[in-house]
Amino acid sequence: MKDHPGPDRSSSSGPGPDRPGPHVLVVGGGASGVLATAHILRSDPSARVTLVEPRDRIGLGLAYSTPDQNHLLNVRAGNMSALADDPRHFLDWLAGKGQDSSPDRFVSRRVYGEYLADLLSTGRAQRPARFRRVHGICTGLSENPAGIVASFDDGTVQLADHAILATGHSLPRPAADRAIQPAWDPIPSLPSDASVLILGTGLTMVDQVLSLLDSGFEGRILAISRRGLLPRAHRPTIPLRLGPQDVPFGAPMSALCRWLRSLAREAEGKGGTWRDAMDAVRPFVRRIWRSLPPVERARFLRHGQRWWDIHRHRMPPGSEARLLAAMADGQFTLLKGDVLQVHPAASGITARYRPYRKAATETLAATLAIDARGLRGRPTDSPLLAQLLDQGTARWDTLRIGLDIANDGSVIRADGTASPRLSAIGPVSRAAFWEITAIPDIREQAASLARRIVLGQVV
Ligand SMILES: Cc1cc2nc3c(=O)[nH]c(=O)nc-3n(CC(O)[C@H](O)[C@H](O)COP(=O)(O)OP(=O)(O)OC[C@H]3O[C@@H](n4cnc5c(N)ncnc54)[C@H](O)[C@@H]3O)c2cc1C
Repeated sequence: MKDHPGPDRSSSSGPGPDRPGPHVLVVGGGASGVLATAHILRSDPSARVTLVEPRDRIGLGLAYSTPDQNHLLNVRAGNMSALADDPRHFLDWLAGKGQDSSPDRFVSRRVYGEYLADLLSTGRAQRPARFRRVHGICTGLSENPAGIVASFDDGTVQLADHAILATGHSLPRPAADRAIQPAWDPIPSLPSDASVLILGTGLTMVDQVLSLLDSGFEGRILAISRRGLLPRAHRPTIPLRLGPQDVPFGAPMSALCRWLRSLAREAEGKGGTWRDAMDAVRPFVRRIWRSLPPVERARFLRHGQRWWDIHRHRMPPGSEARLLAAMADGQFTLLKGDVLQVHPAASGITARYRPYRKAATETLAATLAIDARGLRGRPTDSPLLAQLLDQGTARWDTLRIGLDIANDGSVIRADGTASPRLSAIGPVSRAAFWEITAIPDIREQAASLARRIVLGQVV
């Protein structure tokens, strides 16, 4: 395990005038881990953070490690500050780098990754006694009366006062025969008469189509999902103001849908679009999700999730324009159907699929199949989370979407008690909060975790 300079002064002592502040171990150095670290270091000058990450660069994780300039953020730059109490932080960083800092821009994810990596290269993170980066994998966590003990892949262990799981998205295991290439792998160079089948029609598919077009690929691109729904595009917005008193927390899904439609009509009546209603609801989504009983959450997952995703996670207008142009000239086609099997074939792959609302299946041939069906991994695909579930340090949520997490971010143990030493942030806490994958949501969670863990405030 490579280690950045700085003494290892693990201790279990809490903050106090004569004692060092809490020592927090952050597991995972993607966006969530970096946001958690930054908020902790800013909250308490005596706090110490050890951040564990196997990738060479911190901050990039899955979303921001793409080298492709045309893979854009799907949130405007003005709402991408990493810091909850400094909304202009990202715009100021862009300006400092001599880049266009207009708040309505959709910046490339690669540039955003540089911003996140920079976040811990200044201020308190530069003091080795405050921040230490461990280049490795955390293989185990166990609580004892003195603190929480982390084991690493090189066999060493470390004691901390608190640990935060920021292990992010669990990627699905690739197919054994590699007939379908994961969307996260680079696209191989293809002959100009090749054809590509993309499974999935969401934002990851949009990235793949843009990468193919940028590479000069002139062959046919087919994208397939059950209903062939494309993410909607961003448009200018007219903010709609909502307060907690306006939100029907705990109402059944049917009533929530009616409420959302009436908000969209209200927005349109004021000269805006349904987007203004979606944006107004966004700050309350985590509370709405927590107020739903499991049966209503399950109803949303069955009937509402896809519709929610295409309206909530929108693509930049420039990406939409390129996609529609490729569609208009016949290079890009959307198909509706369920892919049942993909087999390797002499000239690439063959896929058997059932067209939407048809009984008979059909077959497609392509040179390459790409899996862009999103992040369908299970928590147990992460050996660390599997171990926590196995030893009872964590438990599944009722619907078995992921870990059961308390409202304040604490991990709930198998016996139903909330751990005072282990918390979760970002997508790893998705089962509990649902909308906890985008930066505007994660930075709020990071700020409240820092207040609770470091300053001991009830959140
Ligand atoms: C393709 C894509 C595009 C997105 N675009 C946007 C956008 O435009 N705007 C927006 O707001 N949000 C966007 N998001 C959402 C978003 O910002 C991510 O969800 C966010 O990056 C989550 O970061 P993370 O650190 O939790 O997870 P990850 O990026 O998955 O990082 C987790 C890290 O933990 C490490 N790790 C895992 N297990 C261990 C272990 N046992 N020990 C040590 N380290 C470990 C991994 O190596 C990894 O680096 C996008 C997401 C994706 C996938």
